[in-house]
Amino acid sequence: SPRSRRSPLPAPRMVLPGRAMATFRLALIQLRVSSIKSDNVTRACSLVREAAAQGAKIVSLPECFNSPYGTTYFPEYAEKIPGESTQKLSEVAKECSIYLIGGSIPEEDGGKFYNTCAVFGPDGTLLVKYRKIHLFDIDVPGKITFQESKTLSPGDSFSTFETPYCRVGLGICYDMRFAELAQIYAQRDCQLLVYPGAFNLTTGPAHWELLQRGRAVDNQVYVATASPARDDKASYVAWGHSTVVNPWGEVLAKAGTEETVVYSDIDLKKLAEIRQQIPIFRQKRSDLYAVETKKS
Ligand SMILES: *[C@@H]1O[C@H](CO)[C@@H](O)[C@H](O)[C@H]1NC(C)=O
Ligand SMILES: CC(=O)N[C@H]1CO[C@H](CO)[C@@H](O)[C@@H]1O
Repeated sequence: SPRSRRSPLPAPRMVLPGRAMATFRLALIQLRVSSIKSDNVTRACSLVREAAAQGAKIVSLPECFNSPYGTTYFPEYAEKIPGESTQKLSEVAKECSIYLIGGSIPEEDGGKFYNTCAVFGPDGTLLVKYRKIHLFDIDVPGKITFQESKTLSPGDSFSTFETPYCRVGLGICYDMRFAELAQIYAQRDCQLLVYPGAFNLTTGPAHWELLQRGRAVDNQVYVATASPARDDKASYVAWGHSTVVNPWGEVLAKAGTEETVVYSDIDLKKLAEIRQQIPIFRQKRSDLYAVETKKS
């Protein structure tokens, strides 16, 4: 398939006190997802290998990478974690010695279904499992009804994980619209937020990039999104345009609509400089307001 390949970037190398490296390469896999699960998992793994060969240390797959997106598909494609798809992710993370953010898959647990992201470390262990906390339910009479909550249950916890490069906070798609989640992750010392997501052709052009830039500037963090590639014949047509935004609000890398791997070198020294230049963390009026968590 015609896939845009980028030439190898120079190897990032710079040490920052307290961390192994101040820069590292992030890769987002904008997978063309179709309806045969095992083929797509195999394809996802081969793109993960390609990203690792290009020097990526943290790699993310898109939302619903092993299943079409839609409430009718979730029960049919759902599996346990660990299960057949996530077992493969664990193996490829270990083989490539990378952190692998497993986009999301429909997960079944105790008779309930969740939209879940499993993250694997370079030794193949499951580091965290994040279940989408904000379910997307809309009902505009006479226009559109879409209710994730018809089949899915929401998660009720936050997920971050530590790497030698930075701490990462996770959300899925619609979660990106909730500024509080990003603020909580920033309070928990995350420097990178990753949202596997699939906006549609209305919300994509309107808000996809805007939300990422907003979350990035508000919290002085890197923000990345991984979308499935666009398939005009699918029942749900995803916007594509997987993106990486820096803490200054600049778009560092952005895919088109086709299947591709997006690479970006994440520079934690730049993040530190921006936080020094515009010290919003020190100048918050915590005597006047706070964003608090009610559960861990
Ligand atoms: C995309 O989602 C929005 C928000 O729910 C909805 O209003 C719109 O009709 C959808 N657009 C398409 C093209 O499906
Ligand atoms: C991205 C990818 O590999 N998609 C494949 C999923 O499986 C179907 C059915 O075999 C293929 O046609 C797609 O190309």
